[in-house]
Amino acid sequence: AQKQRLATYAAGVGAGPAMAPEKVYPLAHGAKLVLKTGDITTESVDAIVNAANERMLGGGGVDGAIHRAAGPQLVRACAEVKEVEPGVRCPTGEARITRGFQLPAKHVIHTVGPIYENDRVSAPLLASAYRSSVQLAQENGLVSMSFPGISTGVFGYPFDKAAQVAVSTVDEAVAAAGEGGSVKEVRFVIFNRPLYDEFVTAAEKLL
Ligand code: AR6
Repeated sequence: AQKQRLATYAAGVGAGPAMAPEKVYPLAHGAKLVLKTGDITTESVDAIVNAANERMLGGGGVDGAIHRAAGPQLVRACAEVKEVEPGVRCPTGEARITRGFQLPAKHVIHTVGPIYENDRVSAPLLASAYRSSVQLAQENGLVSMSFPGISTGVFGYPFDKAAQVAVSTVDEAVAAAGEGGSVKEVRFVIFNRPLYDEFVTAAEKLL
Protein backbone atom coordinates (compact mmCIF):
# COMPACT_ATOMS: atom_id res chain seq x y z
CA ALA A 1 0.00 0.00 0.00
CA GLN A 2 2.88 2.35 0.84
CA LYS A 3 4.48 1.61 -2.55
CA GLN A 4 1.16 2.29 -4.28
CA ARG A 5 0.77 5.59 -2.43
CA LEU A 6 4.29 6.64 -3.43
CA ALA A 7 3.65 5.74 -7.07
CA THR A 8 0.42 7.74 -7.06
CA TYR A 9 2.20 10.71 -5.46
CA ALA A 10 5.04 10.55 -7.99
CA ALA A 11 2.56 10.44 -10.88
CA GLY A 12 0.84 13.51 -9.44
CA VAL A 13 3.89 15.68 -8.90
CA GLY A 14 5.83 14.32 -11.85
CA ALA A 15 9.19 14.45 -10.12
CA GLY A 16 10.70 11.40 -11.84
CA PRO A 17 13.21 12.02 -14.62
CA ALA A 18 11.61 9.32 -16.79
CA MET A 19 8.17 10.90 -16.48
CA ALA A 20 8.07 12.49 -19.91
CA PRO A 21 10.42 13.10 -22.82
CA GLU A 22 12.37 16.34 -22.98
CA LYS A 23 11.20 18.33 -26.02
CA VAL A 24 13.04 21.07 -27.91
CA TYR A 25 11.49 23.78 -30.11
CA PRO A 26 13.11 26.59 -32.13
CA LEU A 27 12.82 30.24 -31.10
CA ALA A 28 14.04 33.32 -33.01
CA HIS A 29 17.75 34.12 -33.55
CA GLY A 30 18.97 30.53 -33.04
CA ALA A 31 17.57 30.25 -29.51
CA LYS A 32 15.70 27.19 -28.30
CA LEU A 33 12.84 26.37 -25.95
CA VAL A 34 13.06 23.18 -23.88
CA LEU A 35 10.10 21.48 -22.17
CA LYS A 36 10.75 18.93 -19.43
CA THR A 37 9.31 17.57 -16.20
CA GLY A 38 11.28 17.83 -12.98
CA ASP A 39 12.42 19.92 -10.03
CA ILE A 40 13.66 23.39 -10.98
CA THR A 41 16.01 23.60 -7.98
CA THR A 42 18.37 21.09 -9.63
CA GLU A 43 18.83 23.12 -12.84
CA SER A 44 22.41 24.19 -13.68
CA VAL A 45 21.57 27.31 -15.66
CA ASP A 46 22.40 31.01 -15.51
CA ALA A 47 19.07 31.71 -13.78
CA ILE A 48 16.06 29.87 -12.45
CA VAL A 49 12.87 31.88 -12.19
CA ASN A 50 10.96 31.88 -8.91
CA ALA A 51 7.15 32.19 -8.73
CA ALA A 52 7.35 34.61 -5.82
CA ASN A 53 4.96 37.03 -4.14
CA GLU A 54 5.23 40.82 -3.88
CA ARG A 55 6.98 40.77 -0.49
CA MET A 56 9.71 38.49 -1.94
CA LEU A 57 10.58 36.89 1.40
CA GLY A 58 9.66 33.28 0.58
CA GLY A 59 6.48 31.25 0.66
CA GLY A 60 5.15 27.80 -0.24
CA GLY A 61 5.31 25.81 -3.48
CA VAL A 62 8.27 26.40 -5.79
CA ASP A 63 9.18 29.54 -3.80
CA GLY A 64 9.66 27.48 -0.64
CA ALA A 65 11.63 24.81 -2.52
CA ILE A 66 13.97 27.41 -4.06
CA HIS A 67 14.62 29.13 -0.72
CA ARG A 68 15.32 25.78 1.00
CA ALA A 69 17.77 24.74 -1.72
CA ALA A 70 19.49 28.14 -1.96
CA GLY A 71 20.04 28.43 1.79
CA PRO A 72 19.41 31.34 4.16
CA GLN A 73 21.52 33.81 2.19
CA LEU A 74 18.74 34.02 -0.40
CA VAL A 75 16.13 35.51 1.92
CA ARG A 76 18.76 37.99 3.17
CA ALA A 77 19.50 39.07 -0.41
CA CYS A 78 15.76 39.40 -1.08
CA ALA A 79 15.29 41.56 2.02
CA GLU A 80 17.88 43.95 0.58
CA VAL A 81 15.81 44.52 -2.56
CA LYS A 82 14.31 47.99 -2.27
CA GLU A 83 10.61 48.22 -1.41
CA VAL A 84 8.58 50.21 -3.94
CA GLU A 85 5.87 50.63 -1.31
CA PRO A 86 5.59 49.14 2.17
CA GLY A 87 5.71 45.33 1.89
CA VAL A 88 6.15 45.34 -1.91
CA ARG A 89 9.58 44.55 -3.41
CA CYS A 90 8.31 43.18 -6.71
CA PRO A 91 4.89 44.29 -7.99
CA THR A 92 2.80 41.71 -9.87
CA GLY A 93 4.06 41.39 -13.45
CA GLU A 94 7.61 42.62 -12.65
CA ALA A 95 10.88 40.80 -11.89
CA ARG A 96 13.97 41.21 -9.67
CA ILE A 97 17.31 39.36 -9.70
CA THR A 98 19.51 37.96 -6.90
CA ARG A 99 22.40 35.51 -6.78
CA GLY A 100 21.66 31.78 -6.51
CA PHE A 101 23.85 31.08 -3.45
CA GLN A 102 23.79 27.29 -2.77
CA LEU A 103 21.76 26.49 -5.89
CA PRO A 104 23.45 25.05 -8.98
CA ALA A 105 21.91 28.04 -10.81
CA LYS A 106 23.98 31.23 -10.77
CA HIS A 107 21.03 33.57 -10.25
CA VAL A 108 17.39 33.60 -9.19
CA ILE A 109 14.98 35.85 -11.07
CA HIS A 110 12.01 36.47 -8.81
CA THR A 111 8.79 37.28 -10.60
CA VAL A 112 5.21 37.58 -9.42
CA GLY A 113 2.34 36.21 -11.48
CA PRO A 114 -1.30 37.15 -10.92
CA ILE A 115 -3.82 35.33 -8.78
CA TYR A 116 -6.13 34.12 -11.58
CA GLU A 117 -9.33 36.14 -11.91
CA ASN A 118 -10.23 36.10 -15.61
CA ASP A 119 -8.37 36.24 -18.92
CA ARG A 120 -8.96 39.93 -19.54
CA VAL A 121 -7.36 40.96 -16.24
CA SER A 122 -4.93 38.10 -15.62
CA ALA A 123 -3.43 37.25 -19.02
CA PRO A 124 -1.61 40.61 -19.47
CA LEU A 125 -0.15 40.31 -15.95
CA LEU A 126 1.05 36.74 -16.52
CA ALA A 127 2.56 37.76 -19.88
CA SER A 128 4.28 40.68 -18.16
CA ALA A 129 5.82 38.35 -15.54
CA TYR A 130 7.36 36.17 -18.30
CA ARG A 131 8.41 39.16 -20.44
CA SER A 132 10.01 41.01 -17.49
CA SER A 133 11.94 37.87 -16.51
CA VAL A 134 13.35 37.37 -20.03
CA GLN A 135 14.21 41.09 -20.29
CA LEU A 136 16.02 41.03 -16.93
CA ALA A 137 18.01 38.00 -18.07
CA GLN A 138 18.92 39.84 -21.30
CA GLU A 139 20.00 42.94 -19.33
CA ASN A 140 22.32 40.74 -17.25
CA GLY A 141 23.80 38.97 -20.30
CA LEU A 142 22.43 35.57 -19.25
CA VAL A 143 22.33 32.74 -21.80
CA SER A 144 20.19 30.02 -20.18
CA MET A 145 17.17 30.29 -17.90
CA SER A 146 14.57 27.90 -16.45
CA PHE A 147 10.96 28.75 -15.63
CA PRO A 148 8.34 26.93 -13.55
CA GLY A 149 4.69 27.28 -14.51
CA ILE A 150 4.13 30.69 -12.94
CA SER A 151 0.71 31.15 -11.25
CA THR A 152 -0.28 27.50 -11.89
CA GLY A 153 -0.17 26.46 -8.21
CA VAL A 154 -1.86 28.33 -5.38
CA PHE A 155 -2.52 31.27 -7.73
CA GLY A 156 -4.97 29.04 -9.63
CA TYR A 157 -4.28 29.85 -13.30
CA PRO A 158 -5.93 27.25 -15.62
CA PHE A 159 -3.17 25.04 -17.05
CA ASP A 160 -4.09 25.36 -20.74
CA LYS A 161 -4.29 29.14 -20.65
CA ALA A 162 -1.17 29.52 -18.51
CA ALA A 163 0.85 27.36 -20.92
CA GLN A 164 -0.29 29.37 -23.96
CA VAL A 165 0.64 32.68 -22.34
CA ALA A 166 4.01 31.29 -21.19
CA VAL A 167 5.05 29.88 -24.59
CA SER A 168 3.80 32.77 -26.72
CA THR A 169 5.28 35.45 -24.44
CA VAL A 170 8.73 33.83 -24.22
CA ASP A 171 8.73 33.38 -28.01
CA GLU A 172 7.92 37.08 -28.50
CA ALA A 173 10.42 38.29 -25.87
CA VAL A 174 13.32 36.35 -27.41
CA ALA A 175 12.38 37.61 -30.89
CA ALA A 176 12.06 41.21 -29.62
CA ALA A 177 15.60 41.18 -28.19
CA GLY A 178 17.00 40.82 -31.72
CA GLU A 179 20.03 38.91 -32.99
CA GLY A 180 22.24 40.30 -30.22
CA GLY A 181 20.01 39.12 -27.34
CA SER A 182 21.98 37.03 -24.83
CA VAL A 183 19.25 34.51 -23.97
CA LYS A 184 19.64 31.42 -26.15
CA GLU A 185 17.99 28.67 -24.08
CA VAL A 186 14.67 28.99 -22.25
CA ARG A 187 13.68 25.89 -20.28
CA PHE A 188 10.29 25.14 -18.74
CA VAL A 189 10.79 22.71 -15.85
CA ILE A 190 7.32 21.47 -15.01
CA PHE A 191 6.50 19.64 -11.81
CA ASN A 192 3.38 17.79 -12.89
CA ARG A 193 2.46 15.83 -15.98
CA PRO A 194 -0.92 17.47 -16.79
CA LEU A 195 0.74 20.90 -16.94
CA TYR A 196 3.67 19.55 -18.98
CA ASP A 197 1.15 18.13 -21.47
CA GLU A 198 -0.46 21.58 -21.82
CA PHE A 199 2.96 23.13 -22.48
CA VAL A 200 3.56 20.54 -25.24
CA THR A 201 0.17 21.35 -26.78
CA ALA A 202 0.93 25.09 -26.69
CA ALA A 203 4.43 24.69 -28.16
CA GLU A 204 3.22 22.37 -30.97
CA LYS A 205 0.56 24.94 -31.87
CA LEU A 206 2.59 28.14 -31.54
CA LEU A 207 6.22 27.28 -32.46
N1 AR6 B 1 10.14 22.72 -9.41
C1 AR6 B 1 9.34 23.10 -10.43
N2 AR6 B 1 8.05 23.43 -10.28
C2 AR6 B 1 7.52 23.35 -9.01
C3 AR6 B 1 8.29 22.95 -7.89
C4 AR6 B 1 9.66 22.63 -8.13
N3 AR6 B 1 10.47 22.24 -7.13
N4 AR6 B 1 7.46 22.99 -6.80
C5 AR6 B 1 6.25 23.38 -7.23
N5 AR6 B 1 6.27 23.59 -8.57
P1 AR6 B 1 3.24 27.76 -6.86
P2 AR6 B 1 2.09 30.28 -7.88
C6 AR6 B 1 5.20 24.03 -9.48
O1 AR6 B 1 2.06 27.52 -6.00
O2 AR6 B 1 0.85 29.58 -8.30
C7 AR6 B 1 4.03 30.81 -3.08
O3 AR6 B 1 3.62 30.69 -1.75
C8 AR6 B 1 3.77 23.81 -9.09
O4 AR6 B 1 3.36 22.46 -9.36
O5 AR6 B 1 4.60 27.50 -6.31
O6 AR6 B 1 2.73 31.27 -8.83
C9 AR6 B 1 4.59 32.20 -3.39
O7 AR6 B 1 5.26 32.76 -2.29
C10 AR6 B 1 3.06 24.81 -10.00
O8 AR6 B 1 2.88 24.24 -11.32
O9 AR6 B 1 3.28 29.31 -7.39
C11 AR6 B 1 3.36 32.97 -3.77
O10 AR6 B 1 2.70 33.48 -2.63
C12 AR6 B 1 4.07 25.95 -10.14
O11 AR6 B 1 5.30 25.44 -9.60
C13 AR6 B 1 2.48 31.93 -4.45
O12 AR6 B 1 2.90 30.67 -3.93
C14 AR6 B 1 3.70 27.21 -9.41
O13 AR6 B 1 3.03 26.91 -8.20
C15 AR6 B 1 2.69 31.92 -5.95
O14 AR6 B 1 1.74 31.04 -6.53
